[in-house]
Amino acid sequence: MTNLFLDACRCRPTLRPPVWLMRQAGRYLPEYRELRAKHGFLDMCRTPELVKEITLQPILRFGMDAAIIFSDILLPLPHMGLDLSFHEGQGPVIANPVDSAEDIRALSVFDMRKEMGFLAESIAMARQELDDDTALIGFAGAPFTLACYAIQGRGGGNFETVRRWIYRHFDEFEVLLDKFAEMTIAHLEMQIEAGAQAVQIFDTWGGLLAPYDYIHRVFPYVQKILRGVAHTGAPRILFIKGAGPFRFLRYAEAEAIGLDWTMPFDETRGFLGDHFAVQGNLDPMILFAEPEFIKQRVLAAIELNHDKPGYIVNLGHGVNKNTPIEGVQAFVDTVKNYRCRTRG
Ligand code: 1CP
Repeated sequence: MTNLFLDACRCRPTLRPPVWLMRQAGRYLPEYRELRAKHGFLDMCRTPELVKEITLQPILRFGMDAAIIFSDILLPLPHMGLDLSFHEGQGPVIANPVDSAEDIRALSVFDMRKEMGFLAESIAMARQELDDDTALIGFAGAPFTLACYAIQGRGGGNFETVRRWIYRHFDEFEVLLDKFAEMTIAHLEMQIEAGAQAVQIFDTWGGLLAPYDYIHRVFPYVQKILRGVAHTGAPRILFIKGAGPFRFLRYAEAEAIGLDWTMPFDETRGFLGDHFAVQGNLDPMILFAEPEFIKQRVLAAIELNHDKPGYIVNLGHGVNKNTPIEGVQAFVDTVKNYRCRTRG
């Protein structure tokens, strides 16, 4: 079986680069909003039939080369004892954020397959409906990004509360990261076993930290997860938003690195070396432009990478919820109509 996305993850030459978009399933889609009007977000995430349907929505409409399972990075937290809810217009809220060493010790180590079996079931159902040309991606939050919500209890404010807390509690911080890393290995292993063919780790807030702190205190736990799932053989994509200054990414035990729009391809590939695939890096806001403008930007990104295998066209962060459908259509169509001149 050949699959453009999986081939690109492994730096194998492809006739055109594959395309998918972070947050491609979600609020910018009218068919998602229609379902969302009838169900709570967490209820949807925990109902395999709905997860399957939402995962397939962008594929049926646009035909991306990979689907990402509809879920959320915060979904395991309630099983550890954190009281998670989602409020309209406010995002996630954790009613009992962690503060003390005791709070962190009290976080449960739970049986992933027993308690989050709904996710495995959803993945198996989605995989069954997708054809072989469309890969299915599983995902998880990186320990630091999970810790941001666990400590601050909500998003926002550049997580100043979190940064203030960690510099006063470095030892506890590492215990927390390690607990999240252990949990995440089980989370990803379960997804791969159920049918996810690649996994992405989202460290959305990693770039808020000084490179020194990230490499010494945080990166070892990211690496622990990457190593922990190596035995599965599924390609591992690491996305750390704001990682432009993180030269140590070249040591990541991953197949692909996700770039945000502040990370240029040439410079990033320069310090990463040739053995990584790269994914990204277009500003999600370009999708608000005219289709012709989007097309030119996508073609420019492809041209910048066309002589090197291992390029996955994507945005530098998730699709914004107000994005016009036509923007996503132009983005995906441009890639699907492209043919590498040198690989005909
Ligand atoms: O009200 C709604 O309908 C919920 C909106 C929503 C959706 C569609 C949330 C709440 N999560 C999701 C799905 C989701 N989240 C996916 C799967 C679908 C896909 O990508 O197509 C994924 C991969 C995520 C990952 C996620 N959740 C991240 C990391 C990536 C990123 O975009 O930064 C983070 C930080 C979250 C937390 C979260 N969940 C939901 C929101 C609004 C947020 C962000 C809150 C914040 O900005 O602090």
